[in-house]
Parts: sequence; C-alpha cells; structure tokens
Amino acid sequence: MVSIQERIVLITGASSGIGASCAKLFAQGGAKLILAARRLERLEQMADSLSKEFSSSVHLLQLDVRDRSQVESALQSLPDPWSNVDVLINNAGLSRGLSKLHEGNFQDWEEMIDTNIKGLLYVTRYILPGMVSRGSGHVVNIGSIAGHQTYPGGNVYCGSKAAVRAISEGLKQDLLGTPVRVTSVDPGLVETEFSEVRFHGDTEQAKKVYQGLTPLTPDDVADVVFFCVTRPAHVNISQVLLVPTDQATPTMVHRRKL
Ligand code: NDP
Ligand code: 8X3
Repeated sequence: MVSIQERIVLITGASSGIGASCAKLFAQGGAKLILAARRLERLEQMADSLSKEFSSSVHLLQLDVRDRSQVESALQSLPDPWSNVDVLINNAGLSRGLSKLHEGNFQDWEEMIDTNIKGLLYVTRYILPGMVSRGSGHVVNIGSIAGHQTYPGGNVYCGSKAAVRAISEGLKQDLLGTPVRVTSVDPGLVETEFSEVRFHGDTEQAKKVYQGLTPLTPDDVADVVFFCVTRPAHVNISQVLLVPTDQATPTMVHRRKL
C-alpha cells in the first residue's frame, strides 16, 4: 500500500454519504483534505471532528459544481499549500425522481445532468491540467451500476451515469502516456441521503428502497476508493462495480420478509 500521508485529496459532495465516508477514511490515512459541497455548515462540522480525531488539515469550499464560474474561481484561487491536488474524488451527484420519461420533470433532468455530468467535467477540467504538468495525480469518478444497466424510471439518471462511465474511459485514453490514473467506482445500492434526495424529501418512500435487504454502507464504498488510490503508481484499478450481496442487477434484489 502506498501512503496517502500529506497528500492533497479533493472530495466533491463531501457533506454527506459516500463523500463524507471518503473524507473520514482519507483523514485517518493522514491526507490533507479539500472538502467541497453546497452545505457549508455540514462541512464545518466535519472539519471540526476530523481535526479533533485525526489532527487533519482541512480546507473547505462552499461550492455548487453546476456553476462553472464558481468552480473556476474556487479551484483557480486555491491558496498555495492547497493548489497541487494529488487526488480528485468526483463524488458530488444526485438523482431526482423516478418518473417515466414521457412524464418526466424538466427541472429534475437539468439538475441531474448539470450536477452528475457537467459538474464533474467542470471540476475535472480545472484540476487535471495541474496533475498532467506535475506528472502525478489520480482522478476517481463515482459512477454507478446505473451507468451499466438502465432500470424503469431511471432514464435520465442512468443516462448521466452512463455518461460518467464514458467520460472515465475517455479520460483514460486521453491521459495515456502520462502517470495520471483514472478510476471509476460504480456502486449498487448504498444507504445514504441519495433516495431521500431522489424522492424530494419523502423519507418513507426512501426507506422502502432498502427495506428487507442489506445495502452497502458509504464506508464500504470509501474502502474501495481508498484501496484504489493506495495502489502502487504502476497499478491503475480502472473500474470497480460493487453491489450488496442482496443485489444482482439494479432491479433484481433479494428482500427478506419483515
Ligand atoms: P448523498 O445524497 O448522501 O450525497 C450527495 C453529495 O453530493 C452531498 O454531499 C451533496 O452535498 C453533494 N452534491 C449534490 N449536488 C451538488 C452540487 N450541485 N454541488 C456540490 N455538491 C453537490 O448521496 P451519495 O453519497 O449516495 O451520493 C454520492 C455519489 O454516489 C453520487 O454521485 C451518486 O450518484 C453516487 N451513487 C450513489 C449510490 C447510492 O445508492 N447511494 C449508488 C451509486 C452511485 P450538498 O447537498 O451539501 O451540496
Ligand atoms: C444509485 C444506484 O440503482 O439506486 O446510483 O439508482 S441506483
């Protein structure tokens, strides 16, 4: 395992779920963290607990990845000790709704496309040139099983994650010949705020998604991300599809009777 000590790790969507778990695991490994999300209070609480628990150095960015000029000014004005990002974890993302496409909501579509695809591209575009010119770096994109197989009502969300998958592949091709690595970590069902966001705050409907099965935890996904990042420099874990044992495909899940 290669040490992550003192390496600068930028995590988008660090205020919750998989991003928050990654922050904790990388902090434990001694990394210096740049944590980005829209909910600054959440990030402040995390920074506080990470610096108490692991004496971590943390730099916070209140950032909406959908806003290109915001992304540009935040990432191009990173203070000196933070400007050479070693690891970028493109995790910020969301689903909205589960409607049939012909009944879909335009605002939901735009939110998903703007966050999951365009936001990921904006952040990557501003961070990657530094990695290429310094000759080191690692980009981890959080995709999804939904980028491999589409499910009913998943239309635009699945499309956005299929785009992430294609973008990860394209990045690998474009970076060939440089030492910069690209990994796509594609989980199945993970119990986070994801379903609550998908169902616009309907917690009952969200709970049903995980009822009777044992989903992945955000820590399970963070473990995989950490593993990929800490391989020796000549090893690139290109893609990982991880699902709960109770899940075979997006729609085939094993639920126990409650
Ligand atoms: P959460 O809802 O718990 O976390 C999503 C994170 O993304 C939050 O920190 C949120 O922060 C951030 N985010 C959302 N929109 C924006 C934005 N416009 N700008 C900046 N940050 C944003 O869900 P998960 O942890 O589950 O999701 C993380 C990633 O994992 C997503 O890309 C998701 O698609 C993917 N994924 C999730 C799976 C699951 O079953 N949960 C399975 C497969 C993939 P804030 O609201 O503060 O901005
Ligand atoms: C999240 C996985 O299948 O619940 O990306 O949409 S799924």
